[in-house]
Amino acid sequence: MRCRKCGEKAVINMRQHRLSLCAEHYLEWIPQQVQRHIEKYEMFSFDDKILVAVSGGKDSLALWNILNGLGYKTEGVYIDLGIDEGIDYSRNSRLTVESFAENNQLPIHLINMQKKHGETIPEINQRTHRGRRNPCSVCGLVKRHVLNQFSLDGSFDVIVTGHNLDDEAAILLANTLDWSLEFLSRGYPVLPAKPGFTRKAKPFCRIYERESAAYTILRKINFINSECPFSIDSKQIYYKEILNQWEDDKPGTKLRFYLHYLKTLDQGAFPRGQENDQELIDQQCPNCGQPTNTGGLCAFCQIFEVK
Ligand code: Q46
Ligand code: ZN
Ligand code: ZN
Repeated sequence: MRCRKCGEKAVINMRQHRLSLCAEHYLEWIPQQVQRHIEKYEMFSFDDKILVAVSGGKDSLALWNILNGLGYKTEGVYIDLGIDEGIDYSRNSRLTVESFAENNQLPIHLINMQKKHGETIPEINQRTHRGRRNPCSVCGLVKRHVLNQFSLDGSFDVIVTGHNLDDEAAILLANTLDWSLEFLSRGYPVLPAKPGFTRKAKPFCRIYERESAAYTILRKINFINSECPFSIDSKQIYYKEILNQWEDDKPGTKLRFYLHYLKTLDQGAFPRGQENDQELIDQQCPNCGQPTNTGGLCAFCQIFEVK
């Protein structure tokens, strides 16, 4: 297998793009693709102040590395969820993020749930659901709120996350099987800013997980390989496995599925939404000031009110 650009030995064959590349050309190609998608979906500009949500995993660190290399103004933020029982998941991911930021001389902000809100995610889950439910729903809600608040306080123009094509296609498959129109309306790779909500963007939305993994390995980026222990029951992993089987049989299936969905969004099949804007949000949470449609405390503040 030879590199299509220079004829040297290829390190990756991307059947979905009918493209094989050597290490040098692959490391050039990925940032070019990301830049193309940032422009195509009008995610952000070189003047914007960008907050990169990093977890210590390969996707968010590869994304931060690429955005920085392209010349964007970025700062990283890491939320220490306190998921440490048994495997020190949060501790190890925090150390990975800190050393990445230090090695690349990039600013990183650390938010510790235990210190800032008095409880870790497993503790909140134990108190609110007696640990009977997987903590992912409470964790997702907390992360969205904390990130949004941090970006508002720091006047960031956009929050970016490392969601890749495999993530997006798996979520899309799950939401399509449920005909969840509310979620289907929020799948565009950019969610515009609204009063009280910072713009959100996913610059890796068309990058396969395998492509992002190859980038981190070739760039020698140290990332945390272990998954959050709670992701084991995740429905998303199940849908990813199914999509991988289809992709093996018919290369390009995930990309086609996702791109056709974006086309239907462009054609107005579903209204494109910002999180929580299914109702007009004209009320503010009396505790934190973030928008809410509950008429009282927002969902985040309600978690802490029931203490
Ligand atoms: S960190 Fe949180 Fe994930 Fe762990 S508890 Fe679930 S949502 S799996 S991305
Ligand atoms: Zn080459
Ligand atoms: Zn609130």
